[in-house]
Amino acid sequence: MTTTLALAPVGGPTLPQERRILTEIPGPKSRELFSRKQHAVPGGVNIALPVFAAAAGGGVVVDVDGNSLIDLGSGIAVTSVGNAAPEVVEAVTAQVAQFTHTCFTITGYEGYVAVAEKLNRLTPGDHEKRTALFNSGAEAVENAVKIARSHTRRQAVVVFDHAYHGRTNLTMAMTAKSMPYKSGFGPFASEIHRASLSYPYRDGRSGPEAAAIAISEIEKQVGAENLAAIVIEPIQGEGGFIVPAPGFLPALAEWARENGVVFIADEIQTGFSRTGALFACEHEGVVPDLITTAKGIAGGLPLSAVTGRAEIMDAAHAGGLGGTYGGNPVACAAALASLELFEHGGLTERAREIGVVLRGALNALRVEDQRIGDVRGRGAMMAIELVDPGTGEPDAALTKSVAEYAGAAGVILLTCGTYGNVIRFLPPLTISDDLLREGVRVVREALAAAPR
Ligand code: PLZ
Repeated sequence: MTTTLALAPVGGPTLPQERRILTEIPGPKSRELFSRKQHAVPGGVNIALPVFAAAAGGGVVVDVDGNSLIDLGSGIAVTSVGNAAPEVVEAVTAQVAQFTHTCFTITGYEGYVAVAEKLNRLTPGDHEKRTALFNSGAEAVENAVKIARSHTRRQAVVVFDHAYHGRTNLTMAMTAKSMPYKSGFGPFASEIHRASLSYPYRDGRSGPEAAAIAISEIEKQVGAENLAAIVIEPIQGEGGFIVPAPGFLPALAEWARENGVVFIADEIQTGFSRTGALFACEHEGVVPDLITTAKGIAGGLPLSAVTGRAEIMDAAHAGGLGGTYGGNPVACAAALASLELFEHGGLTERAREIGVVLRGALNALRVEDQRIGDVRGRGAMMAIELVDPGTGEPDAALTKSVAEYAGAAGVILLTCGTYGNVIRFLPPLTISDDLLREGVRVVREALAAAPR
């Protein structure tokens, strides 16, 4: 039997912007769909909060039981322009009626070139650039590594503690955390080396101090002459929303330049206004050689990109980069509409305002609850790290219980972190201040309800 709502609401910003609980969450229709899912989809594909969506927009997700949940996750930083944003819907609808696919490497189309031109212009640095389009974040990271190896004729790649770069074979090797991302899935790709990250809350080091440690590790254990690329998230996403101490990123970028190493910023989670700048590298004036983007780029349609210095990007031979769907015309139409909103729709400013609201509310919470060890992040990418107040030990159990309480109370709340003890606030940039504050109030209730 198929579960459909008699009158399914239409998504987008016209949905009532409210938390509305009509049934237990998950409700009966979600539970029925979840039980079908359990028989049809492997357990490896897990659903964090087993609620099924009917519509979404602004700052809410409406489920099949009619509950309206506050969206503090935006599908892991994807629907930054809002879910079913009218501009995206219109662009996609127009493109879908013209043609849905040709394969860009068989028959070209303007949308692909226009997205490349826009990314070349909008990404940090005014040097000559090129952009290649792909489908997923992991695929963009894989291709950035291919391009850097092709350019340098070197093989080694340095990544960092707590890094997340994807779930394909190469990117699993680059991702730090074993469970759930890597455990049992090896062997992994070779020539991936891990260096120490700056993690101010836990290491207390300045940026230059932390960079000196990482650089020494790289020089001693890998050797600059073997190193094709350094790949780093300017703010780590899955690893715990870790903002490196000021000076860490610039020192690494500088060392890379001096040593002919390609500096790759993975801005898949931090990109497109999320942190209150178009790209997170800008907060520290870092200009990466290559930048990988995905997630927020196309309002929810699958698209990713590698953008960077023309001389590096052009190193790969003709036919060396590609794929059937990379830069699909419908996804490109969605990206052009989304990029317009990031550039001219006030979303970067809105991300900064969201950061002010969240930081204020979370700092206030921290004053009353010592289990919040740290409040950190930038813009609409904020987090709290939950710890044992006595020892500073990560408290993953508390984190899990807060997220579960929030879900049952109608707030979609994601966790992250190597130690599973970070709650992240990653709303669509179209969310209202009222919903944000209500979301934090629910987190406060959840903390109060958790056993101390
Ligand atoms: N690089 C920095 O954040 C995706 C994945 C969550 P894909 N992060 C969310 C999960 O459980 O799979 C991500 C990222 C950074 C690369 C990726 C990978 O992007 O589009 O998921 O392949």
